[in-house]
Amino acid sequence: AYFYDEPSHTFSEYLLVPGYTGPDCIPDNVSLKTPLVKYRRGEEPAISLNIPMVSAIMQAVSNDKMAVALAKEGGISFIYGSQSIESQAAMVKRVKNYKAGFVTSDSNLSAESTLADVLALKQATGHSTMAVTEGGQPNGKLLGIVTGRDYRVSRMRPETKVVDFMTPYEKLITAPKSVTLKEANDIIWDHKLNALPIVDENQNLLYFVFRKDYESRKSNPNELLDDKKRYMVGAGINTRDYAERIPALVDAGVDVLCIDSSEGYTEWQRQTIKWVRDNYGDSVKIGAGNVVDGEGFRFLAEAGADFVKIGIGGGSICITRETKGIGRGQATATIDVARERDKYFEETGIYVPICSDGGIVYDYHMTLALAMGSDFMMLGRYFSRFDESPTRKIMINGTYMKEYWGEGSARARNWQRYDLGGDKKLSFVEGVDSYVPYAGSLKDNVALSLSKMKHTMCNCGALTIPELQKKAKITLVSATSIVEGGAHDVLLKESTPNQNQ
Ligand code: MZP
Repeated sequence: AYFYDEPSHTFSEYLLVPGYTGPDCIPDNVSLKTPLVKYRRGEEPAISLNIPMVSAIMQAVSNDKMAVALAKEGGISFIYGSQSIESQAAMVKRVKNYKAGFVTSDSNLSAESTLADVLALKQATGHSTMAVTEGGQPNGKLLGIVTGRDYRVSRMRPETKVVDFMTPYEKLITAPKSVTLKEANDIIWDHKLNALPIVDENQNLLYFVFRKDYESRKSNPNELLDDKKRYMVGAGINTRDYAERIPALVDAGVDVLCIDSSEGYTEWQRQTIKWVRDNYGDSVKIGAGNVVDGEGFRFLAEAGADFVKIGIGGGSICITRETKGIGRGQATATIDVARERDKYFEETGIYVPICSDGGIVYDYHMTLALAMGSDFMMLGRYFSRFDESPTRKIMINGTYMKEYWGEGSARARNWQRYDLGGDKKLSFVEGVDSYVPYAGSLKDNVALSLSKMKHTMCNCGALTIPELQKKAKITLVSATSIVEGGAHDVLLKESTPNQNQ
């Protein structure tokens, strides 16, 4: 057997030591742009993220709603693969058909819907703005708009008061009576309008289309759009049904795939990547993993992976280490893989981004992961706490919780992620079903996390992620000094809200 000289460590065992902070080194000047897929020296990656965060390939985390919310902030979601090919492709399609800040058509609403119907649907879907179209079709004639603010069904008629509200708009856009939702959305986008009155040839108001959050969106330069109107989205795949699943996802417009497995150093992953290259060349981007050492990284890089994911057993809901005794401390794994990634780059001129997946508990863990060489991070628990995750919000002992379960739990039954074959009856769980404290909206939480990340980077004298990786000074800490890092030797007056968890 091979014995490693050092024990493996995780993020909580490290700290960053500040470097010189120059006068221009302020959070506003920090760029968190980072490559998502491999590129050659001197070239630009085909896809970059504007923030180094992607959401985990999990039922409890990444559906179409999460994907839109995260893309708005500059990251990307990988829609979970432990569902039928049809429903996964439909989720991808919904993200691609979603127009930023635009009204959505909902097939459950029609011209006959009552306010109660709308409220029930709003509750069930969490959509803030809905359009009522004929037949509920995206291309159906637009009949009315329901806004998030007060959920009024505003079926516009020329005599409605809304006309007064419209008057600040100098020009009313004349549209034919048969304007469709799609056309209305295009007009909104092209004219950068906050709201669009649609009138008939006599300037009588027919419809009024809102973009409620236009102003705030305009101020977010991070938004991850691949052409000018559509959000980017990823999807998880497995090494079994890829010949059927990948074409369906590609048809749906997926931007990037990732082989979702607890153990990526396998022939099955090599074959899956080869199948993609044989059938699509480099036009389909595919990440692979997970691995925890340089050897595993090199295997997947040589197999042609567009990025490589790191982490076995560190996920908050993961019991793989207890069940099978495999894994490695997440920080050590990240450091080891990053070294090999740099070596591979030196040798081949090809930079293969790496992603630290799982085990991020505090926001500073993200900054540490980046400093240790990670290009971006995949997070499950973090995103599961937000309004946008697909799970139920439940009140437990006076506190709101969200459900969060592992892909290897009996609830998800994503055996393809773990199974190496054999009798199905002998499948065993590697994950748990749990609750996490509800934390509010993705937008607010991500903004706070990024603010901390940028501040820390400035403390290290870095304005970009590559600069952080070059300049960071990282120290292991003793168990005693970890105690010193929290509030100690004082009696806390009241429980301070923990913004990290
Ligand atoms: P975390 O962000 O919750 O700590 O970890 C999320 C990661 O845990 C996922 O991206 C995935 O790699 C891993 N995962 C998902 N399900 C399981 C499981 O059931 C798991 N064991 O380990």
